[in-house]
Amino acid sequence: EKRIPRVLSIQSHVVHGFVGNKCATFILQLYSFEVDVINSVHYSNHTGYKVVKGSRLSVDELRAIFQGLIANEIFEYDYILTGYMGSGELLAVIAEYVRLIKSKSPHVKYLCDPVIGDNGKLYVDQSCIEMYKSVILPLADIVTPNDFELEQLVGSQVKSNSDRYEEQVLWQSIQSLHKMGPTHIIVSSISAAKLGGKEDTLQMYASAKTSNDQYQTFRIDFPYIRGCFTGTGDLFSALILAWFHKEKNLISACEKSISVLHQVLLKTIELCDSINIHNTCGNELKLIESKTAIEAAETLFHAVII
Ligand code: PLP
Ligand code: PXL
Repeated sequence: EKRIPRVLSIQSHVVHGFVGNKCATFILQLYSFEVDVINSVHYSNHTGYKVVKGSRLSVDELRAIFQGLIANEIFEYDYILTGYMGSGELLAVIAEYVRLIKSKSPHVKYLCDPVIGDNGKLYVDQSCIEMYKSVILPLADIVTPNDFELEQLVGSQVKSNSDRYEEQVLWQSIQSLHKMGPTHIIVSSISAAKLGGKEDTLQMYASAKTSNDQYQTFRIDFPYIRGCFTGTGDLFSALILAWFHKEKNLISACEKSISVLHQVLLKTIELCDSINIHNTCGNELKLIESKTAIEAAETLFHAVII
């Protein structure tokens, strides 16, 4: 028989809505993964609402959870997935235990979404940046930064002047990030307009190390859907993990993942209260309603090899 792959997912929990673990757990279980869930925060809702209540996981609580799993000899995984963590000290503890899991099972793949911020704004403590660079990236196999996170991690400007990006500089930044550890890098959605392309198009840039100094690099263009969505990054990283496992190849994992994400956003718009669509409040991903499309996972967009 085939053993079910087991994922350790460390992300946010929200009581209402679908970001972080609430999103990743549904996706991964739907695709027949076992998911062990550690919640980095336990909030009423995502931070786009006018009020957010709840608590963050402390370093001691995180250590206690890991110790419990170790004591029962149930600390064995095929994949590790991390997202929003918020503080550098949690990241340091995670690095310690990822190292331990990997030393026991070298086949383990670690997908890290290095959540730092977006559009020039930090949404985590400054200490996270240094921790990602020094202890997390050397352990990560797959990373999914946005363009701002890429810039923060490699410490250079992806943007050459004002709002325009140079594609050449973007590839150089991706190369620099490879040198910090990860063999697979995906920058999920840059506006094509920033690279001299069309307003209504988003572009994914990705690179997979194939041998010592060889990289397979590619781009996927897909339509920009106007609207304010929360949790798309978390949805994307869960999809990548699932499809990377099934397809064993970054190109088709990216094609499948962005195609499913697109269909979830279409369903979200279709079913959304029209008053809410330009508003973060109450505009949650319609994940359950997208179940059939997630399972069918038709490839809509194709990669261009670069
Ligand atoms: N993909 C599509 C098709 C989108 O429309 C958007 C946001 O508008 C995103 C991705 C955003 O993804 P991320 O949260 O990874 O920046
Ligand atoms: O990645 C989305 C996300 C995750 N976790 C928390 C959030 C958000 C988005 O607002 O508030 C706690």
